[in-house]
Amino acid sequence: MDILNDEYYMRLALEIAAKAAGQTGINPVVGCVVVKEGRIIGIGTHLKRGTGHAEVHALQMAGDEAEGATVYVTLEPCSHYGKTPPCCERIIAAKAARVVVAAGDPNPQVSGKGISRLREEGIDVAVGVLEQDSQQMNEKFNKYITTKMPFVTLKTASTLDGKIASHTGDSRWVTGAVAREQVHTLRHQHEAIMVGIGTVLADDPLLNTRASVPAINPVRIIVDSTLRLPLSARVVTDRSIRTIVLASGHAAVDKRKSLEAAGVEVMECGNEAKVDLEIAMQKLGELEIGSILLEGGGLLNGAMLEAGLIDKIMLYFAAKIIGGEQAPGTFSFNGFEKMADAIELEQVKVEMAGEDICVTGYPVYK
Ligand code: AOF
Ligand code: ZN
Repeated sequence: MDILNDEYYMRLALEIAAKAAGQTGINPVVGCVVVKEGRIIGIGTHLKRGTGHAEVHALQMAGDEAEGATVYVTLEPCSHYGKTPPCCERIIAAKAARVVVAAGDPNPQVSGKGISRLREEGIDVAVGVLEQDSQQMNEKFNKYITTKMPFVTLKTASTLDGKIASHTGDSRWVTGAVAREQVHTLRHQHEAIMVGIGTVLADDPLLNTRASVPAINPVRIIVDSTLRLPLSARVVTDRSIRTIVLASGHAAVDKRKSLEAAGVEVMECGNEAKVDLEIAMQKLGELEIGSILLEGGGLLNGAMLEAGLIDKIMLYFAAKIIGGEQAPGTFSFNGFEKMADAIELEQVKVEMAGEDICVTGYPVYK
């Protein structure tokens, strides 16, 4: 079997896995294809945490034919008992002859043990076929499983001069329909969506997912140190989505009680006047929220960046200039004195999103 064949089938495994991105919770996105004598005999994807892993579905489809077959899997087969039994043992029981893996599993409970267990049984294992594609697909999982902190993607929509609204506060719409549709896909692909209280007070958003295909609504997180959130806000009155408000230890107890009575969860984060964002991320990680889409406003974006808590940045720019000294910008924080101190992005990618420009990168914290 040559490398081209391996890439061909691994690409298929990646493609079917990609469609399940956003629905596996803190679990990775994984695809599996079983091939024998030039025929695909099994295909599987991990669909939901607590249900079968990709290999289990694919091997189930292959049945007895799996004996002597090659199993292509985008992530190292697991070797541990989690919510489901180890995939390694399932592959061994099926008597597969060869396993091709895209990337190792960073889960400390697996991390190499899956591959060595298969080799121990005399199975031929190749690792690293389309490795980067698999790692990119699981960037959220990779962070959460090794740190227990959520992977945070910041998404902004601004004019070319970095304004998220005009000086009168008008922000409908900065970017066009294609960019806005992409944002709803991004919401689907994160477990939570986070905004500052300023955004809620200004726009009264619903913060749900409205995509052209059925999609999942992430948990809503509002950063609101002093609990200014009105009981009449749509994020409160719409009870169909879980809402968590992050407050400081100084927030008024009676307001907290009335929000809780309205169905909102209030989480205290530190004893300072403002929410301690690091503590907030730890607590959200404990709640098994593995990924967060941060959607502003500028103050929260700035504070999260200063705290080094943003993992990935997606800046949508509309090709227009609004100006305005007082118009709010994408990042409001004091900033650095020297250009040399600026936070740089790596792996920068520039793409068009309809008539808008999307710049993606990963901040490097010094
Ligand atoms: C695989 N194939 O399709 C997935 C894997 O609680 P569990 O049983 O679902 O186990 C979750 C862990 O198993 C997860 O953290 C990751 O290490 C691995 N996920 N492994 O072989 C799959 N989803
Ligand atoms: Zn598994």
